[in-house]
Amino acid sequence: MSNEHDDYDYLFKIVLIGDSGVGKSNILSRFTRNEFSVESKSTIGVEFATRSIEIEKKVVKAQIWDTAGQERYRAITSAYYRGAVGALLVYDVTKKGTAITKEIKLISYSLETFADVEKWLAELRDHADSKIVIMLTGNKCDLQHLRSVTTQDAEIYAAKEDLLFLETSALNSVNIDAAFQKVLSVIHEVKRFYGGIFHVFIEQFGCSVHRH
Ligand SMILES: Nc1nc2c(ncn2[C@@H]2O[C@H](COP(=O)(O)OP(=O)(O)OP(=O)(O)O)[C@@H](O)[C@H]2O)c(=O)[nH]1
Ligand SMILES: [Mg+2]
Repeated sequence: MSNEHDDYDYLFKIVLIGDSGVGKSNILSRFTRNEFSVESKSTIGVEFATRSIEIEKKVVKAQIWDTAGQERYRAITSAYYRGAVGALLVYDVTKKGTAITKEIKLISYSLETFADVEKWLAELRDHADSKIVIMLTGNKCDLQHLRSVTTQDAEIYAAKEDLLFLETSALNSVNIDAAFQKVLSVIHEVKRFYGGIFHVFIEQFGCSVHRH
């Protein structure tokens, strides 16, 4: 069914992934309905919602899929990733468990790696298209006093893995639109250059920067 409000030039499927409780469903509700729930329940199965935005005079409709971080509630993996061209890989900046657990050495910089994020990244690389655009998303950046993952560590990790990176707050609407806008713009660019030599210019910003 389509109507005049549903006209779009491109439809891009974006998936949300990350551990249970990191805020995936609230990121989705903030972006698509401008809503936030303090006591949201764990997602069971799959939900999706859409929102259209304009990029370079084209209407781009984002169809955003959200599933449970908890294994037992998760949807069938291959169906979830099928056709996805973008992903927000979400962790909680207050919980090292959702991001970081083991140590590596990186250019004489001692950094604990993002073990849980790594697990999700491996799943993405196993099941999703190799050209999928991934944004590492450090959510709950409003909780500065409880922060345990630094912006700098995440920047280094994102650069190493070639991921876009932003810190967000679904609670305070920080960088939520910017995160989707950026992923959708890069997808749009990748589509235009698809088949040619293309290098995604990686820009990474911490919580305090609101850029579109
Ligand atoms: N302070 C703060 N709390 C948040 C933020 N985003 C989500 N939360 C809270 O974190 C809890 C979990 O959020 P959800 O959006 O349900 O997390 P989820 O990743 O969808 O979890 P699953 O569905 O179990 O995978 C809720 O109590 C939210 O209110 C945020 O940006 N800041
Ligand atoms: Mg959820």
